[in-house]
Amino acid sequence: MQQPRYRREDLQLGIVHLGMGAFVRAHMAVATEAALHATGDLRWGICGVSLRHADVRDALVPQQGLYTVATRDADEHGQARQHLQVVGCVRELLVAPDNPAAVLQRLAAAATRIVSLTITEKGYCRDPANGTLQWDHPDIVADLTQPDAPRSALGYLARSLALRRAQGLGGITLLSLDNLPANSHTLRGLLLALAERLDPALADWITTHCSFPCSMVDRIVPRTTAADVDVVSRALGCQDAAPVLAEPFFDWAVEDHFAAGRPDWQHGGARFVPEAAPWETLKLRMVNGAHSCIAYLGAAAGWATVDAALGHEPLRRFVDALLRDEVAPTLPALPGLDHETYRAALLQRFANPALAHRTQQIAMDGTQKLPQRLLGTVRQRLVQGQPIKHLALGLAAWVHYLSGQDETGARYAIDDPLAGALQAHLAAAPTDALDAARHWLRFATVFGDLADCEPLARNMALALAALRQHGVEQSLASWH
Ligand code: CS2
Repeated sequence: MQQPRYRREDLQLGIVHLGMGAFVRAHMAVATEAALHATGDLRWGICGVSLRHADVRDALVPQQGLYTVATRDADEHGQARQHLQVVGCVRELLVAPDNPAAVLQRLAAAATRIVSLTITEKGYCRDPANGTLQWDHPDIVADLTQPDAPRSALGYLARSLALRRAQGLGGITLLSLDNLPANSHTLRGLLLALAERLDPALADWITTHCSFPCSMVDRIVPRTTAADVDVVSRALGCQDAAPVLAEPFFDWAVEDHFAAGRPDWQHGGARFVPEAAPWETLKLRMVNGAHSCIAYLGAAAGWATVDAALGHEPLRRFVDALLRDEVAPTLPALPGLDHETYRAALLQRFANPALAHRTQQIAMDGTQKLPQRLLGTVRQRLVQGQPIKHLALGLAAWVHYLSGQDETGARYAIDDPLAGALQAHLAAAPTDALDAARHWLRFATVFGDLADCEPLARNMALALAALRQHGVEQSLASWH
């Protein structure tokens, strides 16, 4: 088992991370830990901030911020195995609603050089279809009225950067690690829109002094269960209240422009690239696009985990064909990247039997995810007059899944920030499959300018009719 080999008490807090969920603890924190070990540069401790819930702080503070990353897969005999690493670079944990002043102070501290974010798609208060700031979002409305007591992540950033500017401190790097297209540029656009309204001089200062490198992050990190806590704690020989699980695979392609330095993350597997955009498109369309299709088809069928879903041969063949025939042809060529190899490796990652990654976990927040995962590919293929049969089945699976009941009769809740609007739209949906497909294309936050797209409506209608009539497995089996 790996453990910190540097003096934790000497760590400075050079990174403040907003959204201290499992993903960042299994990704950027692991790369930071590797950099600390390789270089001994102790400027890069992490302060983890939760914007809503206290659970991570409450679990980690009694164990001084230490936690375990358990990487899991199966050996050549299919036997599950795990490797444990205790990570030490998280030195402070804060919860924004409990102590907003402490969060602002940390963000505005002289030692802070990077503010990174994994706040999920919905945390950006951004309209998913057109990418603009949601001015009517309650948190944004509150942040415009009371900018010194922020609620949204953008509000915290704007306020703390105003404090840095007032103190005469230099600029910092703002680094989004979320699955959004052009993630940090998206963050910059939204932050500048807010800052411009609050104080145009602040927006100018941010533009001049801060940097926003985009990056592609990739690692599958399923939610930790109580059973995982027990298994890891037993293997560790002491209680860890909040371990995180991950696949062994790790990737991070990040643009190298950091306003105030950065850790040598390449020691932990990061790749510094001139432009992250082609890597982001590849990853969002292949990994996340396929993931969402598996999630909706799987959840609707009653297949609880990604590997269990992939165990159904028609689903595996469908995902393979989706990626090979419809997604990969839309992707730019990348040096050293072979789409065949990438696809085969991806299917193997999805089939990892030791992760138990729940389809319902990936299915959440569909309204925030589908545009960048599937609809960019759809638009591109439609313009080029190419078939979208598999993509349409993925989208129809989302609609089918929204009924809230799987094929075994089990009911589940729809976890989405727009759940209310989805329910109202569902209640008003016509029965006929083509009318229903046209109706769903008018759900503007997701489909935007595709509202009247007849080719998409017809493809989705065929898929929807098949799913309703024959169920998931049979529809997949005949979907060529
Ligand atoms: C998943 C991602 O939950 C989801 O929506 O598609 O979290 C996915 O596991 C990661 O992006 C993989 O890098």
